[in-house]
Amino acid sequence: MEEVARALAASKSAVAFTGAGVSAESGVPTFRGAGGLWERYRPEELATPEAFERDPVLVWRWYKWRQELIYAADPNPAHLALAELERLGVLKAVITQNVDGLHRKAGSRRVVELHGNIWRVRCTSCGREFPVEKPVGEIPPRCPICGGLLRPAVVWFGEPLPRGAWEEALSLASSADFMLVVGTSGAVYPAAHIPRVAKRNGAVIAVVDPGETALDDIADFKIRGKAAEILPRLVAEVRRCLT
Ligand code: BV8
Ligand code: ZN
Repeated sequence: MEEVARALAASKSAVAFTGAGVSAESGVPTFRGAGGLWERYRPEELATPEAFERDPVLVWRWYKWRQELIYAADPNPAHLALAELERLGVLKAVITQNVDGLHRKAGSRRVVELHGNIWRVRCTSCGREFPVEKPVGEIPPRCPICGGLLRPAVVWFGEPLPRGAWEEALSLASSADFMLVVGTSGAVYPAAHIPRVAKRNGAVIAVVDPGETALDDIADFKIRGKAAEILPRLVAEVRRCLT
């Protein structure tokens, strides 16, 4: 832990890369692993344009359930620690695969959402996008402008990532000298390329996760543990190094 904190405190352009594990202690279930979202459902059943085409009500029932979970969730000490690292001037940005918006809610300012955001919906007819403040009411929700079917503005399997977010993530990863990889299985592409781009460009990679991940092979440091326990301790160490 001290070694990681020293390297992090000495870094010039550190970036965090997060997945569902960073929101686990906020009560938002992860996708894979025990009790994960995918256990009860199958990704191909729900997070795909074909599933939405076939049964928009089923897909919206799943997303409304997740919106309700997330609406009731607070950022946990892991999210708060990353926001603190940004305030300390150590962390330049958080690149996240999560759609729950909890990094921003925790105070992180530069957040790159690779897979969209569950609090935005997009009209499948006129293409307009709208923010939603709380879980949708009637299912499926209709566009207030043209009456078309609204969908969650998230990236489904088989869909391209938002170009702006992808470009920004690539440029951050290319110029990072340290990447803190937290709570991701590293199973989903092209998002999982981002830490590999950082590694190729000489960044030190620290992985925080209680289990094994598909990114462990590029980890210079592996800290096994829960993000809400590890990250606050890491930030306290970094603060000690900075004084
Ligand atoms: C695309 C958004 C092409 C919606 C999501 C075969 C091989 C390789 C790739 C593919 C393949 N077949 C298909 C593909 C491509 C596919 C893909 O990667 N599939 C995988 C499953 C094999 N990718 C795509 O389809 C992407 N699009 O390729 O488009 C294209 C290109 C151009 C033009 C047209 C088309 C789109 C992928 C995005 C899919 N959307 N979600 C929603 O959220 O509903 S994916 C979903 O998985 C989430 O976004 C999630 O973030 C993401 C990754 O999961 P993780 O975040 O890592 O979460 P996970 O549960 O897996 O892991 C949790 C980790 O936390 C674990 O390690 C656990 O140990 C740890 N943990 C648990 N508790 C804690 C903890 N850590 C810390 N503290 C704790 N307390
Ligand atoms: Zn519309």
